[in-house]
Formats: sequence, structure tokens, C-alpha cells
Amino acid sequence: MFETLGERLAAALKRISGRGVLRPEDVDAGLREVRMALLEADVNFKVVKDFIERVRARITGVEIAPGLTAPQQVIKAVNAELVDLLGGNSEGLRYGGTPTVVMLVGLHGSGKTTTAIKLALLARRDGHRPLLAALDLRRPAAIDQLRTLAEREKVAFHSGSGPVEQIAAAAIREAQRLDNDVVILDTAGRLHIDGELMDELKRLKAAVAVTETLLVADSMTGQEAVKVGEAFGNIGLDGVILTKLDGDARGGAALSLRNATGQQIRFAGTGEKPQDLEVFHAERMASRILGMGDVLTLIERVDQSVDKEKAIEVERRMRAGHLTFDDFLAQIRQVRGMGPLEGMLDMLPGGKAVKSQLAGKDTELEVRRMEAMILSMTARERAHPELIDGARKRRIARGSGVQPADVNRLIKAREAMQKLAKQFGGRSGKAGVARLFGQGGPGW
Ligand SMILES: Nc1nc2c(ncn2[C@@H]2O[C@H](COP(=O)(O)OP(=O)(O)O)[C@@H](O)[C@H]2O)c(=O)[nH]1
Ligand SMILES: [Mg+2]
Repeated sequence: MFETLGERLAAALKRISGRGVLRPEDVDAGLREVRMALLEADVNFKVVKDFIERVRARITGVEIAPGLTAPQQVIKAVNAELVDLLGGNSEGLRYGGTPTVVMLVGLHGSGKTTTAIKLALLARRDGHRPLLAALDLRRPAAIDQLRTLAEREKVAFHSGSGPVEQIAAAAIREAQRLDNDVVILDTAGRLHIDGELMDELKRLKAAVAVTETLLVADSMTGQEAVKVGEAFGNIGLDGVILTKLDGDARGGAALSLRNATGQQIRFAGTGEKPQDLEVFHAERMASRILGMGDVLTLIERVDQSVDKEKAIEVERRMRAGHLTFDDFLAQIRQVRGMGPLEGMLDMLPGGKAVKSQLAGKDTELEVRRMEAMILSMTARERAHPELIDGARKRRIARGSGVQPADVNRLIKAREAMQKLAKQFGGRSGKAGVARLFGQGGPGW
């Protein structure tokens, strides 16, 4: 889902480098790419403009957190802004009225009928007794479609002929008689926005006590999404349901619709089956749009668990080109403090250098061995790795229950990391070290 946008953002942000405070030119360059990525993802251009300015305000002058790379810091800001823009999490259907009346509106093919049965099942899971009303009279097949679904799922169903507002009123009376407390109105759609349809929907709303009017919109809708949102917004909306998220590779519609209607996205359709409906979750959607769920989880965890003082200290030493085994140990422990190891190493400053030494091994086990070896060293050996000769290696190996070859590998890992640090740190200061750290990113 939304892979393309996520990948594009990742590629875009790769170019941002730097540590300390994010530099204005990096922010500009990064945001330019984010803008392009969003436009290509078919987010409406006005929405993009607005979004970019908000992210800019959020990150200008922000200090890059120890343990994060500059791109990760920007991703964090983009994500936070996305969550805000998406308007928080939905709590599901709002029940109220006798009965609760949910009116579904939207273009033809957007998924209204499919969503009607999905909502009926959801209401039933919530302990309610739903009734489905077929109000799409333009196409006889539409009524049959809903009737078939209702019968299959054993949901009460009402249809009729005549003006839609009369059928809707009859459906509500029927629900009251049968003791159904939720009525879902499946209205007609059009291929395009159409005045006649809007009039019909307004009449319908005026005639019956609608609890909520929800716009059903296809997530593949591109620039059109804003027009659709605004047009249906005129009849008065209480929320949006985004369908076909299972097939969408872009995700722009979520942002556009939210922005155009001012309403929350309440549900997400994730398939053709009646069970394929999720209550909308802003964080989940944002991470889907970014396509970086794992990275975001990690950023959160780094934020919470990295000992910032320690991280700064290790970074300073690396920059000076001197990395003791105590620093190495601190790194490893920080990694382990964060939980499952796989993937974690990628995210830490210098983690990649450690990981390259572990290629093809059981990482967790290997890190535990590294830790054991370092703990078998004397304080002097840890601070001055160059002291470790053959005799010391054998003693360390014995003390930690490994082979001397393992001690050799550990020594090489530290040397490799120090060499990289020297190379980058010595040459071009901040940006160089950041590049080293940036190499720790998930492929970018
Ligand atoms: N993959 C997928 N297909 C969907 C989803 N919602 C609806 N559809 C399909 O979209 C098409 C149109 O849906 P329908 O409910 O008839 O749209 P309506 O004209 O608005 O009532 C049908 O083929 C549905 O199976 C969804 O969330 N995921
Ligand atoms: Mg339909």
C-alpha cells in the first residue's frame, strides 16, 4: 500500500545530510523533493503546498536528535504533520437517533453498496441490529446487488419504488417496526459530479433524520478528489470512507479528501469482502503513506530509549577518530536496550559497520558474544585496543568462551568502524560524519 510514495520520500530525503540543527538549505532541498513526491502521488497541489509549509514550520531550527540521522528527523516531522493533517483516529460509527441513520453518498463505483454491507456487519459487531435500504433506483441491478449481499449476510433489507425520500422514510418506519436500530442508506451515484444527483441527496437529507452522512470515495481518485470532496461537501458531510486501499499504490486521496471536506476519514475499505473494513487510524495511515512503518516505530523507540548524553559522547569520539571498546560496548548495549535486534543495527550511528561484520550470522547471538568478549577485557585493553596482542586475545577468548578467531573479528569490527569515522570525521566535519551515520539508514 502506498509503496511508491514511501519509496519516493525515502529517495528524496536521502539527499539531506547534516547533524546538529537542520540547515535551511537541507530543509529546502528535502521539502522540494517531498513536494514532488506528493504531487506525483496525485495529492492535490493546493493540499501539497499547505502541507509543505506546515512541515517547514515544524522542522525549521530543530535539532537532530542523537541516534537519528537528518533524513530520519525529517521523516519524523513529515509523519507528525501527516498524522495531524489526517485528523486523528476515528472511533467508528456514531450511534444516535431512533434509529441511527447512516447515509452513504459518492460517485458511481466508489464502493457505496459494498461499504453499506460492511457497515451493517460492523454495526452488528457493535451489538446493533442493522437494516439496509436500497435507494439507487437508477439501476435495477444496484438494488439486487444490495439485496443479495443482505440475504447472504442475513441483514434486514428494504427497497421500494417512488421518490427516494419516501423509500427512505418507509425504510426507517420498517426498521422501527422490526426493532432495527441502525439504518444504512445506499444512495445512487453518478460517474461525474452532477447537479441533479446533488439535489436528490439534499432532498433526501431534508426528508429524513440522518444521523451521519458519509462520503464514500475511491482511494485511487487523484486530483479529482478535492472536487469530489467539495461537491459532496455541499450537501453536508460528517465523514469520509476511503475504499480500495488494498489496491492503492499512491495514497494521495486520503490527504486531499480530508483537506477538501474538513471531515475526518472514518473508515478504510481494504477489500471486496464484507469483512474488509477498518476503522480509520491516522498513525497507521500516515505510516502507510510514508511506507515506513518500521522506520517510524524505530524512530519512536530511539527517541525513548537512547541515552542522549552517551550518544553524543560516542559521536564526538568517533569524529575524533578514536573509538574505544567501551564506546563499542555502549553502542551494542543501546541497541539491545531497544528490543529485537534485527533491523535495529541499521538505525544506529555506525550500526552498519557492526552489522557488516555479522553478515550471515545470528545477529542477536553474535552481539551477545561481542558483549561477552568486551567484558572479558581489562579496562586498559578497552581504552587502548592497540594493546591487545596474541596472548591477550587468547585470554579474552578463554574468558568469554569463544575462539581467538572471534576475538580477531571483534577487533576488526572496531577497527573498521574507527577507520570509517576517521575518514569522514577528519575530512569534512559534520556532513562527512553524517554521511557515515546516514549509511546506517534502511537502504537510503
Ligand atoms: N478491492 C476493493 N474493491 C472494492 C472495495 N470497495 C468496493 N470495491 C469494489 O468496487 C466496485 C464498485 O463497488 P460498489 O459498491 O458497487 O460501488 P457503488 O457504485 O459506489 O455502489 C465493486 O467491484 C466492489 O467490489 C475495496 O475496499 N477494495
Ligand atoms: Mg451501488
